[in-house]
Amino acid sequence: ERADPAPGAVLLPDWLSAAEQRELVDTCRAWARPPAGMRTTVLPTGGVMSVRTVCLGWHWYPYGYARTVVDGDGEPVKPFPDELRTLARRALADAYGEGLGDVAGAPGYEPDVALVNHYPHGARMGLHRDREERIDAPVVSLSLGDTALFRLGNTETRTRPWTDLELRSGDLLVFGGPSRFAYHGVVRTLPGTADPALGLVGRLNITVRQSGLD
Ligand code: MD3
Ligand code: FE
Repeated sequence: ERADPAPGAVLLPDWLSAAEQRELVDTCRAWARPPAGMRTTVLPTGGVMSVRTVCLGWHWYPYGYARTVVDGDGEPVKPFPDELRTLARRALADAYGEGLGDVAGAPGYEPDVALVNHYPHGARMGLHRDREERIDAPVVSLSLGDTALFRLGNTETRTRPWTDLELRSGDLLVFGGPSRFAYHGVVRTLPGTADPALGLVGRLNITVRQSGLD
C-alpha cells in the first residue's frame, strides 16, 4: 500500500502503530506547554495562520529560524528530542531503503528541527514551499488525528498540476529529492475522522527537518 505521489515523495500509510500514535499525541501535549509552547503565527501580511505551532530545536518564524521565540514569548526553544531523530531516521530507511544514497541530503542525515502543527476544525494551510532550511535533506511528516486533504503541487508554480491525497492518522509522508521544494498545503481537514481513543480534537502534523544551521 506504499505510494509514490511524486518523484522523491513517499507515502507509507498506517506507519505508526496505534500505541505509537497515542504516545506521540501525549508527547505533543507536553511540548505544547509554555514556555516556548504552542502559539499562533502572524504573517508579515498581517494574516494569522489558522494552525497553532510549537517548534523544537529551532524556532521557525516567517521567514527564518531562531533559537528563541522571537515573535512570541521570547523564551529559548525546547530542545530537539532524540526520539524524533530516531523516528525520522527509521522513516527515511523505510521510505527510501537502498535508494537512500540517491536522495539529496540523506547521507549524514542529522535532523535538528521539528514543527508540530495543530489543526483545529476549519484550519488549513495555504500552498507554500518550505525554503528556510539551508540544505535539501528530506522532510519527514507524521499525521495524527483527523484526516487531512493534502495538496502536493509542483516546484515551479502555485497552480496545477497538483495531486490531492488524504493523510490519515499514523501515515508517514517523506519528501526528498525533486519534491523537497514543491508547493504543498492542506486544503482542509475532515472533522470527526480521528479515532476517539486518541483523545485528540482536530489534527496534529509533525514535520522533522534538517536546518543546515549551526
Ligand atoms: C512537501 N505541513 O509544516 S506536511 C509544514 O500537513 C507543512 O501540516 C503540512 O506543510 C501539514 O510546513 C504538510 C507534509 C510536507 C511537509 C514539508 C514539505 C510536505 C512537504 C516540504 C516540501 C515538500
Ligand atoms: Fe510545508
